[in-house]
Amino acid sequence: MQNGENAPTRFVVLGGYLGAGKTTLAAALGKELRSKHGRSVAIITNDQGNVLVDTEYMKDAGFDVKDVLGGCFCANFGEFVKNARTLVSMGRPDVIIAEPIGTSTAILGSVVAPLRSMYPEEFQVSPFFVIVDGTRAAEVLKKPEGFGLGGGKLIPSHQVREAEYVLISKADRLNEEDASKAVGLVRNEVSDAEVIVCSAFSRKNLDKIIDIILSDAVSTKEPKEVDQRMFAVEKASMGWFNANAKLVAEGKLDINAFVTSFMRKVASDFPPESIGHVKVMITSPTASAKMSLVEDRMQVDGLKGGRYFTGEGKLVLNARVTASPNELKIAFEKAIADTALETGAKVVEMGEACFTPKPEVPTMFKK
Ligand SMILES: Nc1nc2c(ncn2[C@@H]2O[C@H](COP(=O)(O)OP(=O)(O)O)[C@@H](O)[C@H]2O)c(=O)[nH]1
Ligand SMILES: [Mg+2]
Repeated sequence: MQNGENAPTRFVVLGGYLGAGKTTLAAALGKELRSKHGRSVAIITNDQGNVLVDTEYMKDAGFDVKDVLGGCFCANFGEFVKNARTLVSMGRPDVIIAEPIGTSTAILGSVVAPLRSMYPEEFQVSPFFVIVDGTRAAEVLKKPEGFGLGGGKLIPSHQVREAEYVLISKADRLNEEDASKAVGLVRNEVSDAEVIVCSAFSRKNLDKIIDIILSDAVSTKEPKEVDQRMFAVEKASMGWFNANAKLVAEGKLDINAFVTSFMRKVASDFPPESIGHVKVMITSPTASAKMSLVEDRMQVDGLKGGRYFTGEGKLVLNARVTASPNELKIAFEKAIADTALETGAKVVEMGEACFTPKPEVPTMFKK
């Protein structure tokens, strides 16, 4: 990594499937770069929707954040570069970490490769990292069989094949055997990538990843042309529900009780295998809480400033679930209303959207 006024900004892209641990790892790496290495870090997040939990979470962690909304980086390359430039002019960060949507399938060819070839004076692009959830490696890397009726996915294994480094996440929940199985499964998919088993929670091997980020190693892998239509069915099977609202506490609102009770309702409304990733975050001037649900695993990811607030807060919800947009709308509206009633909160000025994203056309494709 070069230093100096006009040196290019180090650029790190962290890809990987829904719920793999991209945001958590980006925050952990960012904090460590800041506290141990004195480097400033800015973040670019990306998703369908107008208000993103990932963006709120990163802002709450004290990073400069810009988001690309309404579609993948790969289909909004111009806006992606504009955001990166804005971050540079805002705070001259040493490192920018970008997290694409969990279902994106054209990141090496449509983001990493064009960024490194078109803007070498502005950005020095590190090798492309793809995160695989170590606790779900066998399941997410399982391919559809027959007519796809037995489950299985194409997107996660394709993402892994694009990687220059595969990061097997959540090692704190893996024993040695699980970890080596996950490594084997990843190696079956990709032979020209390094594999690192890591954990944002236990900090296992974060130093190795930081070493790569702080080095001068650059992305060189050539993208392979893939017919993006092969992912269309998988992408279309998932519905998106996003909401954001003002949350008014009737007395003292227990935000931990709010997010937990809300997630329990969601978890009982949908079968675990249909839950791609549901994220909910409450922020207020005094306290914040974020909670995630991936399949049947529920986790409070951040509780800051205590668990209560009075007055007004902000509620943000992003959900990706295999169900029709209308089913999502009915279930989520009811879960929000019931939770508010139970915990003594009023939900006002709610903006919401539910949809199945249209197939995306990458802005550019480099052979
Ligand atoms: N046990 C464990 N859980 C993790 C770790 N990193 C992330 N998670 C959890 O995995 C879920 C999804 O994480 P997130 O970073 O939002 O995933 P993303 O969708 O890839 O950005 C959250 O509940 C996180 O708390 C880790 O290192 N260990
Ligand atoms: Mg994320």
